[in-house]
Amino acid sequence: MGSRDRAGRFYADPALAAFGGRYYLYPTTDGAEDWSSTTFRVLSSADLREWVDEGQILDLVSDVAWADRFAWAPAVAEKNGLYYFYFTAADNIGVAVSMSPVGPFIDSGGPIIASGAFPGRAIDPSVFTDDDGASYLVWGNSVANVARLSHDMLSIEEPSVVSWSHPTFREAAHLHRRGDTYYLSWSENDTRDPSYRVRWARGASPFGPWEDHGVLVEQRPDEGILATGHHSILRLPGTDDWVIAYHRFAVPDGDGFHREIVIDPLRHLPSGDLEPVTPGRSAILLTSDALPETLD
Ligand code: FUB
Repeated sequence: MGSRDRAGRFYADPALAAFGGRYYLYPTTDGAEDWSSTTFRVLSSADLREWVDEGQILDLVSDVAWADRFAWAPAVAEKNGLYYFYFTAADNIGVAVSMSPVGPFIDSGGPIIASGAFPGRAIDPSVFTDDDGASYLVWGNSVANVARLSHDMLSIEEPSVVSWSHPTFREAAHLHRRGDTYYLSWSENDTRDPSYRVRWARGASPFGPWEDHGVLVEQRPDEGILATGHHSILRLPGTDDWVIAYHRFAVPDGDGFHREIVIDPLRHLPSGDLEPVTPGRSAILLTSDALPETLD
């Protein structure tokens, strides 16, 4: 394995999923000024603690014809045995398909959400699949958009788009459901600012209306934990146990371009409210022998 294909220590924007008895993390590859990575990797784990680098799954330069910069903030979904990888590329959102969660993923040929087509920036996709099997794409920066995905997962049903603004909404909108309650969570402030953090709201449908319930995860400067945001939420299969994956400035010496991923428990209270998360001290453990990356 050449140095250009090695995993690095810095990852952000974690999309956490469970497929076939294993956990998968689809992050932004971090560690470069202005988030200038052009490739995506996937990590896998049996226990959410120790993670193995499964390698590169998409390279904008060689695998995508319509954008070659700013590989950010992916999401993933499985439907009918196929895996759909949604990704940001130069302020557009694309989708690529694979028969395996670790790829290779084949780009669908054009953006599913083109830059400027809907309010806000076309970045930060996430996917929610409801109990009835209908899937939704959520995305945006400054405005959050929710749309139903088509049955083939490769386009949205445009008339279904609902746009949502809130004074605190910056980016990284994420939907989940427990019982009859839908939860929208998102990041506020700037990922380069220690105050970057996750908020949440309750609603009665994937489209809201949303009732803001305040902060879910935020910095703990006393512990050196800063800029806790851009998360995803996962119910562990077969349980009512939930976890939240998010990034923070790497400890020590991180910043908005050198971020690392943490996974913490997420508790739903008897009222249905979310209990504020106490940020864990440890980032995920990468056991790949390719670590750490060296610039040689
Ligand atoms: O990682 C690049 C960008 O930083 C993401 O798109 C934002 O959500 C922020 O985390």
